[in-house]
Amino acid sequence: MAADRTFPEGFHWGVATASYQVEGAWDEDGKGVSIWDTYAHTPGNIRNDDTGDVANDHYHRYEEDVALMRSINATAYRFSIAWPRIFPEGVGEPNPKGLDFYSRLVDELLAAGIEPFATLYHWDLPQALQDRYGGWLSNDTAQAFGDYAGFVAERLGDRVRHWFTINEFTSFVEGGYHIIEVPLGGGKTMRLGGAPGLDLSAAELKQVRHHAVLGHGLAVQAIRARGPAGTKVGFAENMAVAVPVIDTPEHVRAAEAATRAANAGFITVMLEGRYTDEYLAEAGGATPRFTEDELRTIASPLDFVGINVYKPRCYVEPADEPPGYREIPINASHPKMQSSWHVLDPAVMYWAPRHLQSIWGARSIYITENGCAASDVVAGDGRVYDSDRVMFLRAFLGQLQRATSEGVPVDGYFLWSAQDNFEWIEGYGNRFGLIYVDFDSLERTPKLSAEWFREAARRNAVV
Ligand code: PNW
Repeated sequence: MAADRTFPEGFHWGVATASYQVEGAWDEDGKGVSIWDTYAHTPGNIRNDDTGDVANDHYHRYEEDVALMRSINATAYRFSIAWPRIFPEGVGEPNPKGLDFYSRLVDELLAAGIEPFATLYHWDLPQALQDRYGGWLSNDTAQAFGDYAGFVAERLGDRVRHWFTINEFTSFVEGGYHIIEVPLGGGKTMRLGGAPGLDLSAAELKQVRHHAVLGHGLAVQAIRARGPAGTKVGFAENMAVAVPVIDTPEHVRAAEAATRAANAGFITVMLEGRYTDEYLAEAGGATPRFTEDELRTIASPLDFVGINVYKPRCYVEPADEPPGYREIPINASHPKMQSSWHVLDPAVMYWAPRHLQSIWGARSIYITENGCAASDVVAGDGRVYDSDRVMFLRAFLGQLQRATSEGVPVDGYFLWSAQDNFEWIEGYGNRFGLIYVDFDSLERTPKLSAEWFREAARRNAVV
């Protein structure tokens, strides 16, 4: 008999996008300017000086896009709300036309039988808050985020039951306020930046991290206070995952310790309510200013935990000396997907949720992003043969199914991305979609991987 390859009943098969990456309509219907508008409009920041001004024009084509999701049997859609559409100045007077766009999108999704999962912050901060407060360097931005989150939950909460506060703390904090050094294998690293394009000191960076998790906690409280009963909320973080070299209890313990340390500034404090001593001692002991009360807010109880899973942070083995583990360098020949940072190991999709359960006792987990870029082209026969993405999905979902079959509580999976879109620093060159987009005509073409997804979602199984 063939091994069971199915997921638990009710498992969500989702696709994901983010406002700046697909919407376009950057200055329509009263929308305010975001820090990504400013950053992409500054020559030299994005490959080919691409911008999200038009992107996929999803703002005007959302009906077609929802129909495409339905055609591939997606049962959930994770989209983000552009804060400056709702509050053009970040605070103050709301913009009814901005809210109306998301209201229409949500109605369209529900009519198609697709559950909306909304992210409140996927990095497009209102420029006004950057100018006035220095963005997340200030407590005021965290407070403003809480207010905005509560307002949106109040207005859309009758139809949106699941909320993610903030997407990838690590990426927008480390990339936007300093620089991220991503390990590539063979001792090489690559530097990733982003809006607002600052380079703060280590001490200031700790303060920015603190305000980001505080903003999350304030948003959780505001959503609970102002959303209808039963509203569910969590975060969506790019979890740093240490993969054990060997599956033995000693190696697994080492990997858990390394994972807890690597996430200290974000997941660890949000789920534990305190900064680890090691984290506070880092960077010469530069300590963020914080109160006990803020820590309680940061660790507000969640309904689920969302993680974006692309690649392992590192491999570890146990060590006798503190901290009890040793990082193994990634080999120079280690295989990668198309993005230069994308070290390939499907096992990370097993270990990431398993660590969440074993380290922090997570009871409901969503994979809020997973996917890869590929060099997709429309072939002479009109199809897009992304064989590498099919391989990637089968391998990663196989590892996820291994986790759920062992009882790891994963309730859904969101593929990044529903469509090719604006890929931050890389612009339109890096295609992550299940659906190919011609960025001149804006025509959409489902790829081979979309056919794979359609059948996997239909059978609720790895196919
Ligand atoms: C995520 N890394 O970013 C973001 O949430 C998406 O908006 C983005 O388009 C997608 O993944 C693909 O890049 C990441 O270096 C940025 O490992 C960096 C990394 C992973 C994800």
